[in-house]
Amino acid sequence: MLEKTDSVIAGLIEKELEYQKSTIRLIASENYASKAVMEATGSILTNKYAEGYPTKRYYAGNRYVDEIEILAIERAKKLFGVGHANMQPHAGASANIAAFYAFLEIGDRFMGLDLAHGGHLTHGSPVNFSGKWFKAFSYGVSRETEVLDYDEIRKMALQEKPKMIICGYTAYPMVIDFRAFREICDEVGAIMMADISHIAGLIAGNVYPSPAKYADVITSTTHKTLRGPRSAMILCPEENAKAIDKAVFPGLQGGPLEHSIAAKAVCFHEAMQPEFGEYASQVIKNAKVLADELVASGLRLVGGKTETHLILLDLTKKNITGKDAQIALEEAGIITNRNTIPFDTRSPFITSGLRIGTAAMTTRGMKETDMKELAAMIVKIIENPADSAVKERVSEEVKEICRKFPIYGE
Ligand code: DSN
Repeated sequence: MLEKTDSVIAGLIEKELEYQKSTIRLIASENYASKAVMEATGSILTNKYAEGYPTKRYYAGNRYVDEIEILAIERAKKLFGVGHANMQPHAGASANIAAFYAFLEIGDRFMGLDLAHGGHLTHGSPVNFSGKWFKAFSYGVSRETEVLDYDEIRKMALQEKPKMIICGYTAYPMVIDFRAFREICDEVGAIMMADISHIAGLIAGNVYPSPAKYADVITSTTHKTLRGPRSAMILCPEENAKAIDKAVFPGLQGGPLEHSIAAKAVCFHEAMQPEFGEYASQVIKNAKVLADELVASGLRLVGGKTETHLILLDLTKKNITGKDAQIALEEAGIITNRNTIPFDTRSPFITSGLRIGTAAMTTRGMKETDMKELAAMIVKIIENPADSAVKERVSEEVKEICRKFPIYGE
């Protein structure tokens, strides 16, 4: 049908499909949603207005939509072990805005990890609402170890007296001590907000600790390691349900995207299956092997290793910027993203780092031995970014691997 109505868009989607099939995807925040998730996303639910919450809507005709949203909520509560779940945020940034809206007033003080150290834009960057409308205090990782120093975070909290402290990051390869954050928050009387966007699938698969029993509010996207639709959610204990729900609607949003909420319900159902635990475990195993191989080949990792799905390469000593490494890898068919590293001397547009994640290629079926091949290809490109013969040879290997690990069974 799309082909008939709009052959231009249909053609571009077809090209994108071929592109996704024939390239290696290592962007740490990407994954391949299942066909079932995509079917729900593309469903007739897009036709329905449902402002409000299940059984308390401002429009008629929501009998099935209510059932769907209630199912999504109940599945999320069960999967993540929380008292309340809000399924309506459209994206990670909107979920984070809602958490601010629920607990802070304009101008209030809060703490989050510095963007250059792995925090997200919405965790206090000066170019974002969080840094413009609130008083942000950014903590960093230790210069020596490149991991979080909880004593330093505590000291900053005691000094700055934030009303909220955010943990959970965008480019931090280690396990977070959520209990330590709870203790710091209790000591200074701060709200503890955990943004688990990157690690939600690892938590759901029981291979990464959950903040559920510590955090006052948990925000997350649903499309990264969790492998659901491009969307988000907010989880919290029952006592914060009202504040969160009011913040999302009517505070910030109008009609919820029920097609996306249905797809989230499907994603949670998938994540409850034993195979998802195996998947999450394989994501981390793959990342660890990839990290070890890169280190063995002479590359430096921020923090020296990974404990998650993501690896942050420090290219400072390699005579190549993050941007140029990203471009050279893309030319060979390997899709990554440049990323600032802690204490980076280059701008966020150029960077000295490259972020790599294993969630998507693990969905395609790659295992530890395949990671060794991948590492060798990445190293070849980073060592010879301008050598077109090397890039040509690697792109042939990429095509071979993509044939071996098809997406959607094709
Ligand atoms: N853009 C996401 C990421 O790549 O980590 C965070 O929002």
